[in-house]
Amino acid sequence: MPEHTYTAQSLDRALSRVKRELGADAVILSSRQLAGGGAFEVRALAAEDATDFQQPVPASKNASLLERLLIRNGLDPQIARLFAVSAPGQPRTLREATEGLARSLADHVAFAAPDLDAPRKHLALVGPTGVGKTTTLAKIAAEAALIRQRAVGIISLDGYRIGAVQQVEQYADLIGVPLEVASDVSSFRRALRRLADAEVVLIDTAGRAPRDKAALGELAEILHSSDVEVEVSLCMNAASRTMELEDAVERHAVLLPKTLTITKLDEALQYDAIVSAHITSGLPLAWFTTGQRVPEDVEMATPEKLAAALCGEEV
Ligand SMILES: Nc1nc2c(ncn2[C@@H]2O[C@H](COP(=O)(O)OP(=O)(O)OP(=O)(O)O)[C@@H](O)[C@H]2O)c(=O)[nH]1
Ligand SMILES: [Mg+2]
Repeated sequence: MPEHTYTAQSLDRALSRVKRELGADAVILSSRQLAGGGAFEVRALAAEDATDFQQPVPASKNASLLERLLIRNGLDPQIARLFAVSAPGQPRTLREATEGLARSLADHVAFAAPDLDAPRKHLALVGPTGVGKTTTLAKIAAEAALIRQRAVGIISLDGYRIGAVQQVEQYADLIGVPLEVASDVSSFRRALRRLADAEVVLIDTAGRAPRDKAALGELAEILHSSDVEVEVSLCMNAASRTMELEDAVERHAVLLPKTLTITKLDEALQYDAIVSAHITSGLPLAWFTTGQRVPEDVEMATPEKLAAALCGEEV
């Protein structure tokens, strides 16, 4: 069988190459981290060369508790096997499985929340309509201003939806931080100048319908046109389907996102979309949001939290 071997610095890069070169339905045969702990090697077949593998791989009789658990909780069987074989030991209880998975995830999935303690941080939240960008921004603003005692400012770039500015204004008032509103390159630059003393500037953006491609191009120009480096986090709903995720990642690539923020974990029944979003985009996971309460329902994404979600624990 024409087997292909891909080596890359991270698992998601190796899997992205598999997908790009062999297609989304490529069959993954194995994956391992090479000696020395650096690169990952993935062996795979194109779907048409893998007649024996056409059907989704059910967990084998010998599958570990962890592998069966992950498949039952919706994870792609190949990815489930990959995480399970890399987990240390032979878990016998749910707790051991979750702990083992967390160790495996720490090796396979990148986690990196933007540093709210950096001397200066400009962070924009982008993403599809209604995923929770504004609510998440308010949670992060409260964490930075009230807990970390940073000087925070907010810029709203959402003059598009009626009531959007009022929504973020209420949060800014509640937290006690200044708000600027902008709609184009020059007003955005003016807003940045007005917030020159802020250490953490959070930028709320408008969600746009999937077909409105021009709007994201305009937003990219605004966010990346000044001397200030704006870090972008792409927000995705944990309950999204694979096609929606892939579409969102592709459409928002023009905004040059650095991380993924996964919202509404509390509403999702399964968490495979988090892994798909990471693999599809190759972006590290920043924050998870777990409810509507501001500021409580946000936390930094960690291997332990993701492991608990994937193993079916309540989040
Ligand atoms: N259950 C749950 N609801 C959430 C979460 N985050 C936000 N929401 C709710 O989702 C709805 C939309 O939230 P917004 O923050 O306005 O979403 P948005 O992405 O800013 O929406 P647009 O600006 O219109 O694109 C609100 O009812 C929020 O309370 C979460 O983590 N869990
Ligand atoms: Mg909003």
